[in-house]
Amino acid sequence: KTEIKPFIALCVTLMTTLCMYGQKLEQRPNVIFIMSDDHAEQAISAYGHPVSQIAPTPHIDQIAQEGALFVNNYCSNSICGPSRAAILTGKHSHKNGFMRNGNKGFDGTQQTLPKILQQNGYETAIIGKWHLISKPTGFDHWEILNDQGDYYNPYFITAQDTVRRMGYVTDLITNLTKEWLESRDKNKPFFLMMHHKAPHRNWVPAERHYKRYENTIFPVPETYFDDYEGRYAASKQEMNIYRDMYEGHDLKMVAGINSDSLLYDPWPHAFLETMTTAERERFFMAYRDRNNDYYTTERTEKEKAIWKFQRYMQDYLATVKSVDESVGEIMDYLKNSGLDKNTIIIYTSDQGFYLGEHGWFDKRFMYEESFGMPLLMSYPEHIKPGTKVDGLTQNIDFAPTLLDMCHIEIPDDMQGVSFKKLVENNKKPRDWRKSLYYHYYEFPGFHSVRAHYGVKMKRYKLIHFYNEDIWELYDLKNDPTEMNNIYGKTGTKKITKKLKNELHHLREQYEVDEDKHDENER
Ligand code: SGN
Ligand code: CA
Repeated sequence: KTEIKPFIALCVTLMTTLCMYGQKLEQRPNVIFIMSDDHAEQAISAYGHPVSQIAPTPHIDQIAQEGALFVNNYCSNSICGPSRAAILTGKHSHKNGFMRNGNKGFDGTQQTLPKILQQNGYETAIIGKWHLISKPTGFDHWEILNDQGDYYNPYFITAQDTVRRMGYVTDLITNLTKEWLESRDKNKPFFLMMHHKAPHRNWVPAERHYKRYENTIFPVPETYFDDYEGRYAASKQEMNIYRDMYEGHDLKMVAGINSDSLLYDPWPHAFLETMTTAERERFFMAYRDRNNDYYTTERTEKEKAIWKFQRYMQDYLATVKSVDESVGEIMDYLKNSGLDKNTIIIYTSDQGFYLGEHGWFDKRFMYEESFGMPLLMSYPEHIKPGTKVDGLTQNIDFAPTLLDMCHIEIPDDMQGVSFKKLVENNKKPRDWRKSLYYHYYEFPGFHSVRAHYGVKMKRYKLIHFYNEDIWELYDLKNDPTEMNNIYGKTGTKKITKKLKNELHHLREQYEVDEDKHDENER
């Protein structure tokens, strides 16, 4: 009799453990990770910037209404491939080896978020832009755009073949996503990355949106005619809307009145070539009146620069419109299939983008618009509707956070940290990070942005353009648009010392090797 008691106790413990394990398995959430390309916070209405209030994104906003909006989320290296590699690995560029959009592919043999999820019973898929050169690993299914992908009738690559699909890229990606959701193994939780090409350069809208914003006047940023005083690297960039945008390729400007031939296209008719003849005809017709108006009205240089800004905004936000529709369609699918209750939805972009601030388009700089990265996240019952997360978070945190939320152990070598507590309890743990590390490498390169690293704290930001050994310091409270470099100015000694110290610690913590900046990629 006395021996049977411990046996029963053991059985009870075993059964409880099994039950808990079963419950845990059952509770494992699905994850839909939606990422667009170059979608600025300024163009997501949930963030409240003026441009987005004229061209709102109701479906994307809904994620924040039902869940959380991150107002201090940043990338680690503001450029496509590197940001994607940081998301996959939870590591800064110098650790995952993908430092710039370059010739060398992402090392897919290393540990990644999809691989770990797959090993833990998840079915994994990626559909859309990949842009990491080597073939995806860790995915049960992948169907990726060829390189940057085309807006019209793009090629998709799978493990088996390359297929050209007829249609508009954003709609195609949405449909392929829904098809995969239908055909997946329904006994497994899933991790799905839906990666849009839009609103990447050269901002070609879907036909139904060609004219959506044709009469909309967007507010010109205060800093549009920035003279870059006191900011050497900013004065050397090549990303001015009025100076560096291609008038044909980017601005869809033609050679003259009633003309169909683009004024200047560096890659002759690259985007027009993938359109059918009928599509091309409709494209030209859609822009003809506005282009004619440009050529029949006299304009000063300043007015021309503003005209270009308006054309850029009209196209950029028209491509965003399709992305927003896509998010709406996916959310509807989840609701109609009942999947919404147990699915984490994330919306983000690989980095921020300039919508005319400092006169610019593109990204790369550690200034707020491109360093910042939109992040919206919902998970019913776990994230309270309307949550605002203001703690400093970064793309290297995505992988550890998702593992944490899926009850999977976070590997020690991931450099990001889980922000599950921040978003689920909406409480910042006392020891939450007080600073962020950033490093951009791609120079020389498109848009001529000098390499730099830096540190951001809540109020101040310190940037080092290390090849030129030029420092910049900003007080974001008094100078949110970062026009006034106060490095070396009277009264900044103490704060500079503090930031330099912090930068030093971060570089130590992340094991940055001073002499090996570019070694991994050559
Ligand atoms: C292309 C664009 C650049 C852009 C890079 C990187 N030129 O080269 O403007 O900075 O991609 O973008 S384009 O005329 O070909 O569109 S990224 O998002 O892939 O990093
Ligand atoms: Ca990008």
